[in-house]
Amino acid sequence: METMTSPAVQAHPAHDFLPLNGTDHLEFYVGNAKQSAYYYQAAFGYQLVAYAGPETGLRDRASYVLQQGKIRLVLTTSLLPDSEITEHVRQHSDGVKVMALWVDDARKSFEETTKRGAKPAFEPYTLKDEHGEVTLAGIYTYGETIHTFVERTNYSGPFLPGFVAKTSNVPQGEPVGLEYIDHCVGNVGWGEMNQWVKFYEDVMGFKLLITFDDDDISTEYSALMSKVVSNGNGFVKFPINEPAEGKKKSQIEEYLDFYHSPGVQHIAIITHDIRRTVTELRRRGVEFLSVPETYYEDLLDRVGAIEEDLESIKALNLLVDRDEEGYLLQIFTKPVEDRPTVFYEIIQRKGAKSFGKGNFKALFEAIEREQALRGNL
Ligand code: TYF
Ligand code: FE
Repeated sequence: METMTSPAVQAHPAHDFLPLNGTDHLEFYVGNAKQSAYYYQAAFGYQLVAYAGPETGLRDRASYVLQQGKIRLVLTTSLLPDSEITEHVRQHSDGVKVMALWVDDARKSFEETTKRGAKPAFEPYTLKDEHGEVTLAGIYTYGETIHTFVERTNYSGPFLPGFVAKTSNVPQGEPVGLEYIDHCVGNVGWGEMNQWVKFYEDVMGFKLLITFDDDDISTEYSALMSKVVSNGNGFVKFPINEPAEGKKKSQIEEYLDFYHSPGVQHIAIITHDIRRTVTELRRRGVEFLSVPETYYEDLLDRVGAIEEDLESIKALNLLVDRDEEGYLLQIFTKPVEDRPTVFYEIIQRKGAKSFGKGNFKALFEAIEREQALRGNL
């Protein structure tokens, strides 16, 4: 059963030992950052804003910084045959290495979390250039993924000291309207969900928000369990999935088989006009999962009246769900890599604060159809 665990989140919790301003950026380690950057610009409408690499004095790596709305993606590749980045790409293929959190005090964030048991990834250090200074510190979360704390109060440059502003002439087209990250979901191993929920509670001061147990979300095959944790102000939400026993292979198991460790499964991005966003993304070749016609037959009986006309929702194959506070529209891309690992969710919230539980069955059946095509069911 789905259970809501916490009351409404407070705007400024009094005892928050890890106040977060939001997500600072996501860093992917990739095989070819130049080409990935082209994909995110051409397909998803991001703009190139900053760069660091050999031309700026780096010998071992190149990083492209892309921005849209409040979202910042960093695509980093290795220039060497043996490096931490190369090894990460060998093991996982392209994947999320860093979920960076924007804080006012990176040293304190590091101290508060490591004293509660966080495994350090790197000690706090400060970078400086003509635009000011940034302090960074890092701790491990699930798998090889890390949280970097980014303190940029006294900095006005394009990304971090050492990066230079850079633009590109990749055709941008109409803006697609991606605004900010709603949640980042992690897949962890069998039986590991609760220990990672406890990590976010004890080490990061997050609260358990929602529990989905396996009868909420088992279709014929794709059994999984999920718990959502949220930080004090509700700006950062991390659902954690683990596989559950089903008739055949869980989608979470498929991910783990190909990622070879726990890691980030999907990134949900807010738009304020999902019909325009998805129309544009489809036009640029982004591929989405689809649900059958029958999903729309009794949709309005399930979710009640919505502002959008049903035909436009159906034409774009959007999913709709309602909770006590309102409704939401959402859609999921196919994996954006050859391995069935990372994918995106595009979500428009019209009051609803939930995660689309009413769509789980249709969504997971859509995922299973793809799993079957890959021979992984
Ligand atoms: O983030 C969520 O909870 C929803 C639903 O493997 C979901 O987006 C949950 C698990 C999953 C795919 C989507
Ligand atoms: Fe989601």
